[in-house]
Amino acid sequence: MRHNDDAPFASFLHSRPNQKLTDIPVLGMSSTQVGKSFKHYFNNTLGRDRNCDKVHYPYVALAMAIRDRLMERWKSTQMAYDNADCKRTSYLSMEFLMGRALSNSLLNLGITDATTKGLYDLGILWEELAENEPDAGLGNGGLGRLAACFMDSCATLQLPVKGFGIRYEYGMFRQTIVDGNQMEEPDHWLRDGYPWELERPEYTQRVQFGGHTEYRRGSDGSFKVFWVDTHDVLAVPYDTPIPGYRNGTVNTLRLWKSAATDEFDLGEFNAGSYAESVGAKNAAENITMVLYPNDSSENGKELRLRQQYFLASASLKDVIRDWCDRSGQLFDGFAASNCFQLNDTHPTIAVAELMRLLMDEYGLGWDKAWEITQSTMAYTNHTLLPEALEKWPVRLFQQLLPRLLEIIYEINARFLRQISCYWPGDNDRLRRMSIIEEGGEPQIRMAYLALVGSFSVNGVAQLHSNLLKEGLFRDFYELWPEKFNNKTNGATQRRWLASCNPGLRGVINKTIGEGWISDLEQLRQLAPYAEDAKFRKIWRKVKQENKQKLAQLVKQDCGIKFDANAMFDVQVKRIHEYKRQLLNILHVVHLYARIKAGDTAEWIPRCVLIGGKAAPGYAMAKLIIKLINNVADVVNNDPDVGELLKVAFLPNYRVSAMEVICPGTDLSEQISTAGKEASGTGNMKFMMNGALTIGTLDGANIEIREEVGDDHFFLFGMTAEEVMDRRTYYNPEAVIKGDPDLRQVMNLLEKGHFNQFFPRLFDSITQSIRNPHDPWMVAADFTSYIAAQNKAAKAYRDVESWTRSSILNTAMSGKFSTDRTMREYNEDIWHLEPVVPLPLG
Ligand code: 26W
Repeated sequence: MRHNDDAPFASFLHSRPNQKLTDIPVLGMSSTQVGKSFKHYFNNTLGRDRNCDKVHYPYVALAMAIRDRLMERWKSTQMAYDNADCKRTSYLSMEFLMGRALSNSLLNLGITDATTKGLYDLGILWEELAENEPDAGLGNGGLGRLAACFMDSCATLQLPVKGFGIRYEYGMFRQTIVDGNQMEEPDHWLRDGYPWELERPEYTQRVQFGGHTEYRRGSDGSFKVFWVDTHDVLAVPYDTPIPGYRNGTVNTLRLWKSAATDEFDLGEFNAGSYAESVGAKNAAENITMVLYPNDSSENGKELRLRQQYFLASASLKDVIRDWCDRSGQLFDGFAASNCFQLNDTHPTIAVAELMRLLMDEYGLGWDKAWEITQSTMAYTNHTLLPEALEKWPVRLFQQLLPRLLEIIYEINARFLRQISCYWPGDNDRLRRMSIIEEGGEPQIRMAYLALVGSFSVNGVAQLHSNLLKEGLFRDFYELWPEKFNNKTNGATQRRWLASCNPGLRGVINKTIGEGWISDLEQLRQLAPYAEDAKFRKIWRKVKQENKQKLAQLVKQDCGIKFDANAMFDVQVKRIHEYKRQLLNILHVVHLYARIKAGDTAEWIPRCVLIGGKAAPGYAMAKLIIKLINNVADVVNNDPDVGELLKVAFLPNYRVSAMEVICPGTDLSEQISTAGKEASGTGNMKFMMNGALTIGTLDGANIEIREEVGDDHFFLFGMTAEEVMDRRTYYNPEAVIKGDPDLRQVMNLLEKGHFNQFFPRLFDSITQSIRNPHDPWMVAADFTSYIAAQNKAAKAYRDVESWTRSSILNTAMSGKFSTDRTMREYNEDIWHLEPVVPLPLG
């Protein structure tokens, strides 16, 4: 019995507006208090005792203890946002590659040391618990990890930004290597539960699919559109806290899980088809079952479109619900108070969905709705590969989202009218710019819908943004130059230096203080220390220890012994032809040939590490993995080679692996064909951790080189312009003839030296190198790549000078913090005010 039936439940917490947080207890942050919470969860909540031999339970107990401390800050942040009635940004992304949460939470809460001690006093090493946490691998690669770094930086800058994504039951597949081939296994990351999330069924949304539209007069006499006979699916939100760095702010990542509606059983159940009707639940629950593991092409899969609409619709409805709760059903101030950042074209259906919601559900007219849409949507492009630009068959839309198709047609009709006013009679331009691509199977060009529907369009590095304006989106740039802008990517130094490299963190803190952890430009103060021999020695010692840790990982996962005195030469990223892992392996074969020929004077021993996942349907990428493994096998087992060269392919590359890899790397391979890699972000993580880059003038490499200076960067290869020019007369046969080293490498490959028992296995690879239409122009850059590698080897021999360059790379990496990136998004696109959370207690 409640003592006051009239009061709303939990009315003691309802004190809007200007609520305070007086009823939330403040939990202690000392080692004893954290230890006490840990014991409470372990003993009382999880019910385990000293006989517990699974590390899972102490890990969960610790996660719960930490989560409690996030929870009070989370509430106070959200209440402060409500009280401030501030403008907010919703970051819509199909991918959030969060990795692990524990050590990041400890760092940002400022209780790493207290927790370490609290557990140590109980006889526990917290790192062992941390190792038990599975990665939240809800992303393919760069785009998804960037979204995760953005979340961290927004919380650190105290910006009211909320992430919206999908809670995939199965994340990025687990990769194993069998006989040198990639095998895929499902990643059931939620199997043992996920202690960091909070289910919020009270904010469940309903998402419509299928059905048809009807035009009827509404109660006010005007015509209204009704989308009826739909098959609805519920979207249930799960929230994960995103702590800022020691500032009391905790933002939210809201991930949607699909569920069947309750009505599913009634009709069929009564008709006796109970099992069939329960079976229908599957269709609804399938939507968020699995992440699509493709990062460059999507082939019109219906389930993928369902996922995209599910994310867009649930998120927009949620934002509008929240808006209406706070402001009533008046949309006048909506655009001034909301921004939607679209992470690539994947959530772009949000443009049409916002129009639908405003018109069909809230009764706004077209013009008003369009004004709101066009002033709230902003679009980020992450790729120049034409095959990665999403298109959806009109036919599929007609079946699945008939009302949205009508709206897209209307957007397009009005847009094309505008074009013919600007360029009367230019029919070719109309055809080029139309959101609908005509042809046998008409398609919707999602990038164009995003361009038309947004007030801001940005690329992710300076070169990429320029190329968008000159190439892919040229027509749109001519029409709306003011929409286009650049936002060079970054990475969060909290995870990618402070947390993953405690050795270096310690040295840096001792030298210049801790300010860099929230202001990366402060690393510049390290630059003078590059000239200090004592400091260089300390720097080297840390690198050496990190290399030993990396060597341990390689030993454990590949069975190959890396000697920490060798140069660690690393390329980790998705496997794709444009990223040219093939060029890397050609260099390895060249080194092998030199060793076999006895050409080893002043040799620098190298350990070459390559890791990354291939899309399961990408045959060429999988064959490249096989080639890497076969070359590794020959090289590692040849007694002539010995310690001079080792090659390993690291299986199952993921966020937590990168946390060991980047601190232990000497040479960072960023060798894409110029004009193809939009930005790259791994390149920035390596730089922060003091690796030197060997790279082309592509993506953010250009800006990295600008920051650190040409003397501390190994540049090679054609520029993006040269690549484009050369296409017309590219002649790889002539290149191969003209370079004896390349000839020899091709000869070894073509003779089957690395596939003795499987003749012709790699023919398609060698043929692609010889093909004058090779889009990636591997042969064209070989000669200068080898020259740059030789330069790197020579530089590595001069230990002091290499260390100097290593220090300078870290020192000059300040620009590549996502704190800077987010500040720029905010200044140019979002215009949010930072909000300080309410004081606790
Ligand atoms: C159609 C499926 C699909 C899925 C993902 C197509 C394209 C993608 C992404 C655009 C691929 C991606 O991750 N792009 C990378 O984004 C990073 C963050 O901006 C950049 O640093 C990388 O250069 C870019 O390849």
